[in-house]
Amino acid sequence: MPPNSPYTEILLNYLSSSFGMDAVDDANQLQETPKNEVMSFFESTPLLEDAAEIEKSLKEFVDRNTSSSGNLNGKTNRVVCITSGGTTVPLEKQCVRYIDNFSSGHRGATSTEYIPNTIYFLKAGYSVVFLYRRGSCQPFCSTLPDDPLLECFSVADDSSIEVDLLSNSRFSNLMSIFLLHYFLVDALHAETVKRAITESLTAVAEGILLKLPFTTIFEYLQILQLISVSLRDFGPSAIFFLAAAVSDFYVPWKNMALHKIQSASGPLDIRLAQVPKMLSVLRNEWAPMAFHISFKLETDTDILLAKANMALEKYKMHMVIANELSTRKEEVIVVTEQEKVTVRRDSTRAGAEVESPLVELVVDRHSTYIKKFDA
Ligand code: PAZ
Repeated sequence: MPPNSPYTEILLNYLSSSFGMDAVDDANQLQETPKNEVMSFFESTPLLEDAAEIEKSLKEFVDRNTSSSGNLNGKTNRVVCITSGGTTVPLEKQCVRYIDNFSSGHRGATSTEYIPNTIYFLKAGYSVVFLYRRGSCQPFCSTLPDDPLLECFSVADDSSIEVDLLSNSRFSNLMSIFLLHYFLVDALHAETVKRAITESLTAVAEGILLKLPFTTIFEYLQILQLISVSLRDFGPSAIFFLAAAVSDFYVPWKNMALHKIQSASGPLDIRLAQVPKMLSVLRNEWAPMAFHISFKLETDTDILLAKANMALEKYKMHMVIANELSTRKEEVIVVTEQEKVTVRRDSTRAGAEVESPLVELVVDRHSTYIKKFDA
């Protein structure tokens, strides 16, 4: 039998603690034809190419933020893992087509920031691991597309913006020069670009913001697992703020076509497997001490609260944030065992976002949660 992968080890631990050693024996026996959904998902998932690099940056982030001098805000070291944007489901191994969803990553990006007169996580003294969909909204700048773009800029002493194309080969072609020039000469964007560059780069350089990108459901779940295990030392001081829109269905790697699916064969029938509900694994095994917040999105308001309650009970979340597609930027409902609170955007203030009062409430409830462990 081949040696267990790191993911298998973690799952075997989970099975043994949740269901006893019989489950582990069963799971071990099932390795070649796994029946357990979770096991099956990880076993058939292509391993992350940059796992070692991600683990290294996570270790540096944790070391930086657990050392006594680490937290610049002078509070207990608190950390939040914010997931943001939608996961894709590839239809081919050499992927030409994929299933995607609507999520822009605005909620995750906005909740991260450090802005005066608002409460977002960096502002509230948290260090942030930002697990985001490539190309989705970024902290400090929801109008610019992605990290590599920001990395091409720096702000000079005279506060002019300098472009360093060689710093990123993705932008070292003429079209990119044109695009960068477009952003720079457009006065409307100039201030936003400046703020995005300085604040984002400063937060990353200070070690209080670690950004990790994903595209597929396979990458997302594996990186989430690496993050959650890395943040264990923070115990109850860690929050998981799971705003990403994660695919419910996927094509298992072992069933996936290698090459581009051909249209000559006629209409396409695809059978999608259910993505195992990893919230329980995250909550019970990967990060059992942390404060867990999941989101529930529905388009049918009649079922929204019932579904949020179900997630609260079934996955033992500390908080479920319910939102409806068309009103999600205006209001959300925070559901816990003790309360249901409707949080609204302050519509009297220009530019106010619902994320500010939401994060304020989350920080308050997290403080109460931490106190229980101090007692
Ligand atoms: O990313 P965004 O700002 O466009 O939308 C945020 C959201 C609706 C994806 C988030 O609030 C959410 O509900 N996430 C979980 C979705 C779900 O899987 O139910």
